[in-house]
Amino acid sequence: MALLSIFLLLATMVIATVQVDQTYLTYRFDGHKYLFSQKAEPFDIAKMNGRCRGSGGYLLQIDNHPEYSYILYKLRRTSGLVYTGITDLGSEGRFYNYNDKTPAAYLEWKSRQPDNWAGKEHCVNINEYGLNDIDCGRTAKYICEIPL
Ligand SMILES: [Ca+2]
Ligand SMILES: [Ca+2]
Repeated sequence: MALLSIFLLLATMVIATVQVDQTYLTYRFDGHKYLFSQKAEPFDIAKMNGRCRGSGGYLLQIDNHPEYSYILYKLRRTSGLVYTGITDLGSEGRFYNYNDKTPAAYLEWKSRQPDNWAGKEHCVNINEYGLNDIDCGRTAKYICEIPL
């Protein structure tokens, strides 16, 4: 009976691990691993950054043009809205990385953005047209970045 319990526990752990792996598509580039979430869900920047921290990283920070280009290239395989870890929460118009509060290093905005539409766009999404400020609570995917 004890053996069966241990077996069930292990089986549950294996299944849980597989499910976690299926949550993300994983890529490696320039000393970082990127986890692209595959299921849209209500975004909460603190919660999603916490998940990224649990994987040893943080919500996506974009440091330069090569990194930006790489993310865009990989986004071709991801549909829908995708959040970064860039925000201007509490500092309107001054965009910073949510995880460590450092200033956003590389901002390639989509044309006519950021516009802080209706005065409530304080998170940043990324697609093939560039970055856009958007409200923080949309149902969307996100990207974690993990230093290797
Ligand atoms: Ca804003
Ligand atoms: Ca906007």
